[in-house]
Amino acid sequence: VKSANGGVTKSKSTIDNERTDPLRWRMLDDRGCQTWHYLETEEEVRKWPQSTADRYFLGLDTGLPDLPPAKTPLQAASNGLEYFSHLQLPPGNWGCEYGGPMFLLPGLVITWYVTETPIPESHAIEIKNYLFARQHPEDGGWGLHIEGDSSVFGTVMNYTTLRLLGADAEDPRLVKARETLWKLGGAVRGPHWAKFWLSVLGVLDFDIVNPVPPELWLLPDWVPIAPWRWWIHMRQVMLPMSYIYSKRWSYPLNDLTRQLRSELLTQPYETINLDSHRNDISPADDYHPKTWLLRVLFWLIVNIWMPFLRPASLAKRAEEWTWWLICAEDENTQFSNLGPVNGPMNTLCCYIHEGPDSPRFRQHLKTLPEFLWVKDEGMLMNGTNGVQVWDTCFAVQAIYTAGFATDTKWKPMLTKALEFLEDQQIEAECRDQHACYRQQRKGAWGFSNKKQGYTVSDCTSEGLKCVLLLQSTPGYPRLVPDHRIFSAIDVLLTMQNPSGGCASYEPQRGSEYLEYLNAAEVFGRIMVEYDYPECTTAVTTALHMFQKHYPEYRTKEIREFKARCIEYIRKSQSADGSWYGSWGICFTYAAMFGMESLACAGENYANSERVRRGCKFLLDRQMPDGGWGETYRSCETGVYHQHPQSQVVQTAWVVLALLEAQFPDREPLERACRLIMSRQQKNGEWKQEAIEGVFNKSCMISYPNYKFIFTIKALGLFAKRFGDGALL
Ligand code: LAN
Repeated sequence: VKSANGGVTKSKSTIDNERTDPLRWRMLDDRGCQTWHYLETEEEVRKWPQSTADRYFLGLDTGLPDLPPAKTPLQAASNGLEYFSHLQLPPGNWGCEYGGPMFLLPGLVITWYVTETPIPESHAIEIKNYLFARQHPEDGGWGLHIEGDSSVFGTVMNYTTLRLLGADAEDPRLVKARETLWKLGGAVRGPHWAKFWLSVLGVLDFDIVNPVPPELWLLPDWVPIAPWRWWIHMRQVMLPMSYIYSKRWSYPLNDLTRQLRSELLTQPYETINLDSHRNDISPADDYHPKTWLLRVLFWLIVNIWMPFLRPASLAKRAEEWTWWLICAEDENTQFSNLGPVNGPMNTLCCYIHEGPDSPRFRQHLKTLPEFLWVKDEGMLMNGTNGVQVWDTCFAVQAIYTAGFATDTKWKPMLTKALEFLEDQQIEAECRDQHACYRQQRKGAWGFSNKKQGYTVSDCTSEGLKCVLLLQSTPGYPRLVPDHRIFSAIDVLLTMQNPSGGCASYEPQRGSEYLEYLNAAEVFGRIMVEYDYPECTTAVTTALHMFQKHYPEYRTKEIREFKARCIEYIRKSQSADGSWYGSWGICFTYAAMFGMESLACAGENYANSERVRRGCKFLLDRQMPDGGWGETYRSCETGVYHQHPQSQVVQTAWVVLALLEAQFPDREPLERACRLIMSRQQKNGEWKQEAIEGVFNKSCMISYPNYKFIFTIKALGLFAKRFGDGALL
């Protein structure tokens, strides 16, 4: 049993030090709050049986039977749904791992360590297993995300995490990782966030961290660079970071962190001029190099502002105000926080401000596990506290589109899903909405759950569409009354940018020039909200559907809003017919949305040159096996990158795009459907292929349920359009 600083608390007999017993893991889904539990005693195991979904997530045999072989697309969709239905969770939602980013666990583990929070041995073991499973076999490093090339950020952070969890420096896997890290230049060449976390840990020092002055939060609202104008993820990360930076809070040096200094650096710590490495970054990490303007600003802040000009009283006021905002964020999200980066950081702020016995700090410790997920490879940290609402919405619409909603067999399942969505609609505005710069949210849906409570334009749209679809189908209860449907519309109508497009959480609040101040280096397009074809389409189609059901409500505004959306969609199409996707990889994903918007405006292959151009772009890229496959390099570069293998998910997106376009020729679509069907397993399952999602241009993220959702939808819609003849 190790103690204190990040001490791993050892349990009894069920762990053999290398792995835990997979038969003892259970996922609890309490109204959309998902947590994993490791059962220590036989009695607990007896009382809480493992579900099929648990077994599926853990990569164990689900025991689900082989189904009658599918000959037609609808039979394949039905088999797929048969399998997928077993993954529905008790509150009615679907869930899954939401991994991909490789910089999240380190923030959590460092926070646990520096706050001397005991880490259950089951967690420590499975986190180590996950990190080892995701280590690149060739060079022993880690990248920004699971499929990315090794970088300083990935390698230094995950190496450190393994060491904090007790991995031995002489473990050959760590020796190899160290060699790669050294080749890349060591910890001093890491990006801002790596330098920040290592300074918190006490391995580095805040002299090497580019400044994050909390005074920025005191700027009046009219100032063009005031933080309230930034993209919400950036400002909510910058908030606790600036508090910690201002305090220059570091964990006291101990044997382990002293040792880490020698492991992570290529020269003795004492001989390094930390300040000279503030802007030193390895090319492998430098996706968005800092502008000269930002470097000058940093120089002025470090050399003039902080030492000579910054009055202590101002620093104090800034710290007090950031602390107030941190508390507001905690309370408004019931400690879930916006995401997996500010979650641990806010936790640390509470610890610094109020100490280890602080009720806030304790509440954070209880809530942080909602970010964790267990799978066959081990334990990882999700990109959000789950995908509950989002995946459930897409699942419902796929099942509906395929024509299964009226089938009595699936009614109970869809009714459960509707109950879940009803339960997860946000009821009220948050406390001090305007003081903490929150967007209107009453009536909205978020991406994960109501507790987290952030409206997202497309999540609200998809939620609303599901409610409208199911509640207008005979045999489904009317759970969401009209006034709540109207509230959702009211939220959506706040979401449009002047361009006509819609962004993610809020309309754009600042100039795109703010990107000059992007200090994170590893991500692109993060400083403000942007227009997204995906979000814009979701909002337009939701408004469109709403108007069919409620032609009287805010009629003129909705009509004008939709018209501006469509204009934006038209303008955002490139000359080659494509749209760039920001949340899925990449052009294939965005094509599905672009075409859907145009269809909503009455444009199709027969009457629109745009649609024909869009179809041509896709058809030119169909692979010889009938599928489509695009790599994440498309997202990084903005140019279509062919994947060596076709991907079922991207193939399904393209099928949906072409069907929305009313592309008349059956042949390419039939070949695509045949490919999707040929990849289906005998029990109806589709296996995981390449990663599906992306954010901030450079970081990929997994959407494992997409291989069920979009295949079912594509096959179902194909059958509707072209008939359900045998394809295999
Ligand atoms: C998400 C996940 C969902 C996604 C969609 C709904 C798909 C999109 O259409 C709108 C944007 C949104 C809500 C989105 C924004 C950025 C998130 C939250 C993520 C990609 C999941 C993880 C990511 C978050 C920023 C990760 C933490 C990293 C930082 C750089 C703070």
